[in-house]
Amino acid sequence: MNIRNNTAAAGIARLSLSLPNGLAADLDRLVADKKAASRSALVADLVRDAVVEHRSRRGKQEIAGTITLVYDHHARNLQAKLTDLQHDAEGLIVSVMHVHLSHHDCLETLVVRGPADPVRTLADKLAAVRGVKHGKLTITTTGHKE
Ligand code: NI
Repeated sequence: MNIRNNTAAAGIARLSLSLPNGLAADLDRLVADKKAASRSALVADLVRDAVVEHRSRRGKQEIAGTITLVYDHHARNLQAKLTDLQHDAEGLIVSVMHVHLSHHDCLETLVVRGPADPVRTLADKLAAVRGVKHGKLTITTTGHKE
């Protein structure tokens, strides 16, 4: 209890989190590869990056980028849901590339351009579809001065 109080006084919150086994092993490898001081230090860096990314380029500001999805195309109704979401996102998707990664898995890259909020919403919705193993929006510059 004293330790908890001391860390709170030092401005540090202690969290306990649960990860799937594979992801926990990946975290440890990342700590080693990046020569991070500890798991906590690495997770703090990742969270800071995510917060900066989350706060930047929001609202109506025009952004361009890619949404990358990896999914098992055998998952029930998955492709139909992804296609519906893409049709609903009229005007935001410039092009789509689909690669059959393996017998099960597909990789899809969508080039997107438009106001930040709807582009982010589209990326979040696609990534949240059940069966999507990985979904990521990568924002790049539109080439215009900001
Ligand atoms: Ni495929």
